[in-house]
Amino acid sequence: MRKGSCCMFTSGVIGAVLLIMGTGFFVSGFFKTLIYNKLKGEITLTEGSKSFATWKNPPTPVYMEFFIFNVTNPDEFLKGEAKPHVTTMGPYTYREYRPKHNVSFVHSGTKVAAYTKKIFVFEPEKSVGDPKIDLVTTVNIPAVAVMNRLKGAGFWVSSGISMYMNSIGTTMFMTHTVQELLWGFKDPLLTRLKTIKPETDEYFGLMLHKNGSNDGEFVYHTGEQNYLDFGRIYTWKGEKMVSFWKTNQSNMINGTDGSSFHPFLTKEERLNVFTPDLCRSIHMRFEKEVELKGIPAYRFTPPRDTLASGKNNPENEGFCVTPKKCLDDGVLDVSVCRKGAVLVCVCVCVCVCVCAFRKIFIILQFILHFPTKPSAKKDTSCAPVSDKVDDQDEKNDTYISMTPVDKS
Ligand SMILES: *[C@@H]1O[C@H](CO)[C@@H](O)[C@H](O)[C@H]1NC(C)=O
Ligand SMILES: *[C@@H]1O[C@H](CO)[C@@H](O)[C@H](O)[C@H]1NC(C)=O
Ligand SMILES: *[C@@H]1O[C@H](CO)[C@@H](O)[C@H](O)[C@H]1NC(C)=O
Ligand SMILES: *[C@@H]1O[C@H](CO)[C@@H](O)[C@H](O)[C@H]1NC(C)=O
Ligand SMILES: *[C@@H]1O[C@H](CO)[C@@H](O)[C@H](O)[C@H]1NC(C)=O
Ligand SMILES: CC(=O)N[C@H]1CO[C@H](CO)[C@@H](O)[C@@H]1O
Repeated sequence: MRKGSCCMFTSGVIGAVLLIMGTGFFVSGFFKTLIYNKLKGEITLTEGSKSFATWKNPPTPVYMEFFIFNVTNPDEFLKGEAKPHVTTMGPYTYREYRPKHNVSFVHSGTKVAAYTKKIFVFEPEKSVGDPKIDLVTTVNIPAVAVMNRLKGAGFWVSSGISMYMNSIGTTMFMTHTVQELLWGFKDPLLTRLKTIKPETDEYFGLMLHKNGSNDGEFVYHTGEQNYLDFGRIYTWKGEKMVSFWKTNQSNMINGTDGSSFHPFLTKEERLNVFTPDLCRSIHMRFEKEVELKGIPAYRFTPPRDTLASGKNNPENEGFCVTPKKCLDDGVLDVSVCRKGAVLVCVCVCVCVCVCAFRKIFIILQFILHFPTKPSAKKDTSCAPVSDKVDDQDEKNDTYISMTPVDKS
């Protein structure tokens, strides 16, 4: 009998606790709904909304950091005495401004079309060294590109250009300031080529013509119909998919352009971002909670598999442009979508390594067509023979931090 009443009492207490907890849930749920509804109205891309102004002219700084591989023993290497030895220079940090231009509402206000202008301004305090002064020795990309092209050219053209290259002392390596390498310099070989092929650009630079340029027209969902669609890309250059890669899955334009995400993000979500720099969509997953200037935020990072080679992740098979030559993890052959940009990109496979931090950040590196000896131990293209490979690997990743609205 006493046992029974004891049980009754316990279950009564549990019942009360459940009831209180239930009310608690109900109350907080109620307020959440209120806040949600209020914010959902606020967070759409409509003229006059608060988020529209921020979207149009994002105030949060975006930095692009360049690490450059400097070949320190070009002479020994050319003589065949040593493996190329590289040191990492940088970061050379540029703040990227991305104001939106020519904003117009389309599809009866449910979508918004815009161009994003990119402006890069050097940030000395966040950089190591001065790009105008620092000299870097790298593979002579224009020369390698031209030589690659000559494979298919006639004998007379080939020998003519080879002789010219010898006469102006073109070698496998070139030395330029970081500024020139990034933003462009006039290359004598390309100037010469221009006399034969007038459409050739005499200038070469990894970021040539990028300052002040845009990536073409984007059409975004305003999020008016569904807040989950806020900022999601509808079309890029008039297309719903890209056509650079081999499978429909790889060609999909997923998610936003990375400058904004829908409100009420959860930790379980897969954040998709399309970047024209990489010509593809990538995704990110929740990594950890962080605090940004006292405000709690979620940090999202791309998991290893998003940039894994098609050899290791079947989802990425479409990115192996030539089936026999699937590149390594973290390396993407963007020459497929950069044909118009630089003559060189057509021939040299310019690799983009997504290796860094704060932003989808690119190191363009040229080791791929490097005549490395097969004995080179760790020849994944993101890790050349360097004195400083692993330490920047884990610590400084691409990440995006976001403030979860429902945490406060
Ligand atoms: C890069 O390497 C070259 C030698 O190839 C050297 O002269 C130059 O000082 C190096 N640059 C830096 C910034 O270390
Ligand atoms: C933006 O609009 C202006 C005038 O309306 C036009 O001259 C300019 O070409 C447009 N910009 C782009 C990138 O289309
Ligand atoms: C890019 O252009 C802006 C002006 O349009 C200029 O202030 C800035 O210095 C340029 N950046 C580089 C790296 O040349
Ligand atoms: C890819 O998508 C297009 C239309 O979007 C479709 O016609 C085609 O069959 C698809 N290809 C594959 C392999 O699914
Ligand atoms: C785009 O999203 C779909 C499903 O949401 C996924 O299957 C596909 O792999 C994604 N594509 C890319 C390139 O991320
Ligand atoms: C190479 C580089 O940028 N390293 C940075 C990694 O991030 C830490 C802070 O988390 C910086 O102190 C390093 O300078």
